[in-house]
Amino acid sequence: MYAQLVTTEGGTPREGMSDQERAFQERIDRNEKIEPKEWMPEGYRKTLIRQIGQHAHSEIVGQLPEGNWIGRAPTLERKAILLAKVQDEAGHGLYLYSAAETLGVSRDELLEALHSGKMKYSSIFNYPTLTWADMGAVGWLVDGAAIMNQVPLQRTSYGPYARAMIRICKEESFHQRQGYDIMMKMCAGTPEQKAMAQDALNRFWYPSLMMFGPSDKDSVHSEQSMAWKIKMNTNDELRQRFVDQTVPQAEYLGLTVPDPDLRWNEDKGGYDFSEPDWSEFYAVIAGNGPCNAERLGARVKAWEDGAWFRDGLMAHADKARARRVAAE
Ligand code: FAQ
Repeated sequence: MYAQLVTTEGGTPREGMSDQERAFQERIDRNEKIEPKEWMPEGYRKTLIRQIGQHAHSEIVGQLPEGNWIGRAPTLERKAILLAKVQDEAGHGLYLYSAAETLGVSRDELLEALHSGKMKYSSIFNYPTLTWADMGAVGWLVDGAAIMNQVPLQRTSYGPYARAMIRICKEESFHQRQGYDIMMKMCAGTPEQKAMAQDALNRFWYPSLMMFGPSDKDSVHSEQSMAWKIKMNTNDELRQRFVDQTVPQAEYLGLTVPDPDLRWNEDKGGYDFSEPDWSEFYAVIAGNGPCNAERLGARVKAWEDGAWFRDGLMAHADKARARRVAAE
């Protein structure tokens, strides 16, 4: 579908665009925000629905691995912090579903696409959270990767998405900090606690690198999405920034990044590092990761368990409407 779209090169409109498409691209190139009721190419609208919807689903599914630990947090304070973080993820999902709804798709349609497997959510949430140290690793690495990807999206071309990202990024910063704080505590604890922290880093390192998507040569959507400023950076650019930011943080903790080929490269001013196993990434996004069935099963069950509540709301709305009509 996307291949049929007329694309741009470096933001310069290409031959073959209609006047309307050219005017739209010029607005994007001038960094004007596009607002819901304005004309936009169908491909722009569909790409946004895909990306924002997938992002919203990630927030909601992303509640599950951490929700798993709320009842087992080691102190009352840790429990309150984790609870607040998981509630924040629900809020992020709601801002993002609302942003997607401004593009003419309903929340029910988006959820139906998630539940039937037509829409994706982030690969990272298909990995299990086995120990308390995983709560540290998720906050530090997963939220850290999410922020690296989302800070540039505050400047994305679609107004409702950009505005949602501003608030989300503020909250994600707190999430990342709380994760690193857990890691600091574990690393300053007993040898067993430090070993748990190392084990969590070992298991979450490569899945976190995968969050940025396939390498640029295999990314399907990057070129067009960047021309439309739906994406502001390539997947590899952001992955590199993440590695450069995170390696010194691991060193400060006294932990070892599980990559024997990790080296500082003076010439490029960044680290050289090993690529994730992309066959694992494609298996996970095709539904065959360690927890895909469990995660989707939990979301479908939550939807079915909530049917009585949605029915009640609709019945109330119908009655209220009937009363209004009778009174008119
Ligand atoms: N997982 O052509 P590209 C969070 C798919 S929020 C699954 O490069 P694109 C907060 C991609 O959809 C995390 N699928 O794609 C939190 C496409 O397949 P399709 C979510 C992936 O869209 C923290 C195919 O591969 N953040 O964590 C992934 O240009 C802690 C080809 O890839 C966002 O969604 C993946 N990792 O670039 C919550 C940010 N990567 O759709 C709880 C917004 C790629 O054609 C706890 N999204 N695919 O069938 C984006 O920036 C982009 O969508 C990318 C992917 C960069 C993720």
